[in-house]
Amino acid sequence: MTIVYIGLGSNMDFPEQHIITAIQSLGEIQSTRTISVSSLYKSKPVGPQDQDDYINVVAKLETGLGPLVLLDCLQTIENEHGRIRNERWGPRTLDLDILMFGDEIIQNDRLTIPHPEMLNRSFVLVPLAEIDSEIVIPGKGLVRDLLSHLDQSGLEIM
Ligand code: ROI
Repeated sequence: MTIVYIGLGSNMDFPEQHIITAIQSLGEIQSTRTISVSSLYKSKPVGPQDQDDYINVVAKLETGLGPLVLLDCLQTIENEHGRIRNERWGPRTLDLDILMFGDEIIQNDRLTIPHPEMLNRSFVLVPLAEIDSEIVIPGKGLVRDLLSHLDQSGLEIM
């Protein structure tokens, strides 16, 4: 079994609802159980500002699946939420990212783990630290230390 952290984000069509049902769907993935879920956070958009605020959450799961099978399951859930893969940095009904997969470093055409942008994003690191402040991001360091360098304005707990 492997401990994995998933980042959830939504900023369209009642984002809270997408996030809550997506958390339920994560718990229904085969060979996988939910260990903990952070608070819901409201965050200012990173990237283009002409879009609505996001709701962001991080979930900690334990899975017997491999990373690519887990990715398939997450993409199925995104599609069920009407996710259309359109513009980069644009608004989204539901985004599910594998942030970490155990202590593995993975680099292939479908996955880069640890998630390359997570170090710069308080909407990922703050909920992650809420779940596990002692966690080490493989190859990058302790979440608590990484967080101390980040601007945390624009993020509020709901
Ligand atoms: N901004 C915030 N605040 N939260 C997100 O989940 C998010 N996701 C994205 C981009 C467009 C980069 N901006 C975001 O994909």
